[in-house]
Amino acid sequence: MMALPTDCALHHFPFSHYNEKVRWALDVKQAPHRRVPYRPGWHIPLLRWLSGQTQVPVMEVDGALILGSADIIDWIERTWPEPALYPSDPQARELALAHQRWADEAIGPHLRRALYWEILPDTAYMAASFSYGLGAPLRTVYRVQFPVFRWFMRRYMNIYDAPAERSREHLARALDELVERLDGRPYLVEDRFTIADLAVVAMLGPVTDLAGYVDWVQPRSPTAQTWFSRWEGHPAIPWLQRVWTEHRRQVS
Ligand SMILES: N[C@@H](CCC(=O)N[C@@H](CS)C(=O)NCC(=O)O)C(=O)O
Repeated sequence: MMALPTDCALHHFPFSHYNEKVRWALDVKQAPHRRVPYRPGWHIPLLRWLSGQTQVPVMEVDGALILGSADIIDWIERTWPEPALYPSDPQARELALAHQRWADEAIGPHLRRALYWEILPDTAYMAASFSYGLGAPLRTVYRVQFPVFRWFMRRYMNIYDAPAERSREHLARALDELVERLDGRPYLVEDRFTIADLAVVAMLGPVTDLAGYVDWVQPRSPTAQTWFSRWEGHPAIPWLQRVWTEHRRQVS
């Protein structure tokens, strides 16, 4: 085991699948850490100052920074080896990490674009979700500023009709491919829960209503209901729900 850190801070967006991947890994390991939440839009100057770039998750370990969810999880796995998220067999480990790369690269950005295209128009719901946990005055400031943030998000992530339609198609193919990758087995690698399942469920999870994922703001927007109804009935959904219930709910 590597030396345990004295201070470990996860800089994160509460409302984000890449960040949920890291939170889940930390919770599996019961790793002592603090969480520093950021609000989309307000995060830009703060994260630039902290890390010279604007993406989260960022892990700060005794003053040193680790950027990107896969590298952070790699560090978590080396620091707290048990319970193991990586298979010990080298080939199985490579396969598990390849599933994670697939989730990060072929699913993450498409899900984000397609989901935001659907839910960004509801200003009240989006502003309430992104500013969740702040006091009333800051939430009001956030809501007033939100139309500007939305305009910026659309440009930054290319959240327009045609790209969103293509991203929905990518997502539908990814769900089909997940069913093929599972081929009727309960887990993606080695018939036990590994980083492969954690990454795929965290990254694909927002297609379905996973209890406790991003459901703090109630009542939920009709736009979110429309989003969920797009994927309802897909044969991958019961697997996402089962892995979430059995492996995430227990450690959160
Ligand atoms: N490859 C990165 C992607 C992280 C990412 O895309 N983070 C988004 C949130 S989902 C972000 O921080 N966006 C804000 C920005 O880019 O300014 C990882 O795996 O951590």
